[in-house]
Amino acid sequence: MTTEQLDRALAGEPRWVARLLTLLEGAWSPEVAAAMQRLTPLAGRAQVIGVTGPPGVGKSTLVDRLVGELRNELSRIAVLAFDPSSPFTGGALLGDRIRMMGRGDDPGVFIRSVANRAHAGGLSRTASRLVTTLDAVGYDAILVETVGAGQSEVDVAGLADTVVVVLAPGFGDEIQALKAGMLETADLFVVNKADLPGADRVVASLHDATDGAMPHAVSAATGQGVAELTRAIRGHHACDRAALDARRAAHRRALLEEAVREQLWAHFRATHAEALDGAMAQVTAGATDPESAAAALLEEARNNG
Ligand SMILES: Nc1nc2c(ncn2[C@@H]2O[C@H](COP(=O)(O)OP(=O)(O)OP(=O)(O)O)[C@@H](O)[C@H]2O)c(=O)[nH]1
Ligand SMILES: [Mg+2]
Repeated sequence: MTTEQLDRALAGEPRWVARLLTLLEGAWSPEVAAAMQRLTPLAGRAQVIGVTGPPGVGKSTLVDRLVGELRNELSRIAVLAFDPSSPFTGGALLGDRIRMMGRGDDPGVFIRSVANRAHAGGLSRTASRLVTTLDAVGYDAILVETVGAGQSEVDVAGLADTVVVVLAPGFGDEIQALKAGMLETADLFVVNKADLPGADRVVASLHDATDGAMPHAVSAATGQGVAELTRAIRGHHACDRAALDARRAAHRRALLEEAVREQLWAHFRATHAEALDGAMAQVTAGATDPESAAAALLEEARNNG
C-alpha cells in the first residue's frame, strides 16, 4: 500500500479502509509493519465493545440494534464480525440484515466480516490490528462480535474496553460452560430473546452464577431494552478511566509478549536448526527431559555468541 493510499484510508475513505484491513489480515510483512507504525499512535479514542456468546443467541441482531442506538450520538461506527466457521454466516448475515434495515447506505457505518481462516496468525493479533486501524481512521465505536467458544472469548475480552456477554432462553446450560472463562471477564450480561418464554429463568441463573450481577433482559427482535443497554455500555466506557487504561495496557503487554516469543523462536529455529534437531532427537527418544534440553540449547547458543 502506498503512502498516498494509506493517507486516503486515514481520511476515512471506506474503500481504502477496506483495502487496508485486507492487508492487515495477512501475515506480518514490512508493509504491515509500516502501516501499523503509522496507525498505532493515532488510535485510542474509540470505545471497543466486545459482543460475545454462544452461537445463535442473537449477537448479530443485537449488534445491528446497538449500531442503530449508538448512531444517535456517534457519527462513525464500525462492526467487526469474527466468524468461527464460515464467511457466509454471522457477519455476512449481519451485513444483509443491516442493509435490510436501511443502514447499508449509511456512510457512518462500516461493517466487516472476518473469516477465521483469514487469520492463521491468531485471532487476537488480527483483531487487534483491525481494531487499532478502525480506531485510528476515526470510528467512534467499534463493535466486535465473536462466538464465545474456544479461545476467542478470551481474546475479545482482552481487546475490548467493554465486554458484553449474551445468552438467551434455551441456552441456560451454557452458563456452566461459559463459567470458566467468560463470566469473569464480562462487564455486562445480556439475556436476549426476552420476548420468548424462559428469559426470566436465564436472568435468575446468571444472577446466581455471577454473585449478583444484574443482566439486561432485551429483545433484539423487538428492540425492547436496547436503549437502556446502550446507555449502560456507554456508561461503562465513561466511568473509570484508570481501569480502562490498565486493561488496555495489559492487553498490549500480552500482545508484545506473544510477538517476542514468536519472533525469538523463529529466529532461534532458523539460526540453530542443527542443535535443535539434536535436542529433538534426544527428547523424543526419552534420553533427556524437554526443560533440560532447552536449557542446554540456550547455554550452547550463549557460548557460541
Ligand atoms: N425471538 C427472538 N429471536 C431473535 C432475537 N434476536 C435474534 N433472534 C433470532 O435468532 C436467530 C439467530 O440470530 P443471530 O443474530 O444470527 O445470532 P448470532 O448469535 O449472531 O448467531 P451466530 O453469529 O451464528 O453465533 C435468528 O433467527 C434471529 O432472527 C430476539 O430478540 N427474539
Ligand atoms: Mg452472528
